[in-house]
Order: sequence, then C-alpha cells, then structure tokens
Amino acid sequence: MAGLVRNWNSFSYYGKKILLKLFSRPVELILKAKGNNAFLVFTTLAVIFAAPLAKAADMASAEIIDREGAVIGMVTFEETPNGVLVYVEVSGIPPGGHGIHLHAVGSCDPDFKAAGGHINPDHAKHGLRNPEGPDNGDLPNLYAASDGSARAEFFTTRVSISGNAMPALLDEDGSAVIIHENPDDHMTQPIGGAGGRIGCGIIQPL
Ligand SMILES: [Cu+2]
Repeated sequence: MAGLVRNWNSFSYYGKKILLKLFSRPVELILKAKGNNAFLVFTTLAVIFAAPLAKAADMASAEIIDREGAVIGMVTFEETPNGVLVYVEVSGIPPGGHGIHLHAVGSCDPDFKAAGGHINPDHAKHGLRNPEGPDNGDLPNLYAASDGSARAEFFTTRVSISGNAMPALLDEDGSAVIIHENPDDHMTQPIGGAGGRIGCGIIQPL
C-alpha cells in the first residue's frame, strides 16, 4: 500500500479512475465486511484517494508544440462555477492575430491533422459571429506581439473539462488546442479563414 501511495501521481487519469473503481465498493459491501478491518482500511484509503482525483478533473493543460515538435508554450484550463477559464502563453509564433480553437481529438500526429475538426457535437456552424454558430471549440483570436510572444486569458461556457451539460475536453478520445497561422474572422466556414495549423497541444488532466 505504501508503494501505491508513493506512486499515486505517476498513474494516468484513467489509471487512477480504474484503481478507484477497484477499491471503491458499494456501501452494502462495506457493511458486509464488518469485522474485516483490512477491507475497511482499504475502503477508507480509497476515499482519501478520491480527493486528488476530483481535483485533477477540475484542471487540465496542453503543452504546445510547433511543426518541428519544439515546445513553444502552454495552455491551462480551469473549471469554474460557470465555465472554463483558458490561459494561453506561447512564444515564437508570427506577430499578429491567430485563430485558436479546441479540436475534437487529443492527438497532434502527424502534422496536427489528427486533432480533427473543432469540438462541435451539435454540428453548428463555425464562428463566434455566426448566427448559426458557434462550434463548442471556437474561441476569440490570440494576438502575438512583435517578438512573437502571446499571452491571453479566455473564458468559454461551451465546453467543460470533465463533462457536465457541455462537451468534455477530457472525453474518451481527448481534445487538442490548435493555433492557426492566420486570424479567425469568426464567420467563414469551416474555420474562419484561419489557415494552416502552426501549433498543437494535447489537453491532459492536471
Ligand atoms: Cu482550429
């Protein structure tokens, strides 16, 4: 058990979920196990372990890589009572506006195409300005300064980190952040004329 405690943080999000499922039993089982102290200790520990898991589901992050695979920044996600706060910090991208979206698949292979299209389970039109939009994965533009660095904070009510009424970033096939080469006009299909994919990050639980 000591080893499990020590290695807890090395388990993946889904690994932790599976372990908790194994350790957490319905209340009837706990009652049945009266007198079996080892089982009760096990169950108590499972409850203690549930705390870090619940916390993990509230935060996520994505390390952003460029087309050469070099790390150029980080995006973090925080679930708040009414939506998700998104904090972006990147460098080494062309100055000016860049479309930045939440894409449907947590993969950056081979040239960021595997990230798929925007998170958009209801098949809405793309664009924050579009009366038939937006996609759940749409965000305002990111603006890089003349030195190629950009920092921004966004807020979206169209996704969730682990799932509530809104699509989860950490769903079965994950999600990715994509930074595009040009600004998003928030209207044109399918991606607001934002052009190629210059940055990608797989969203992972924190
Ligand atoms: Cu995009």
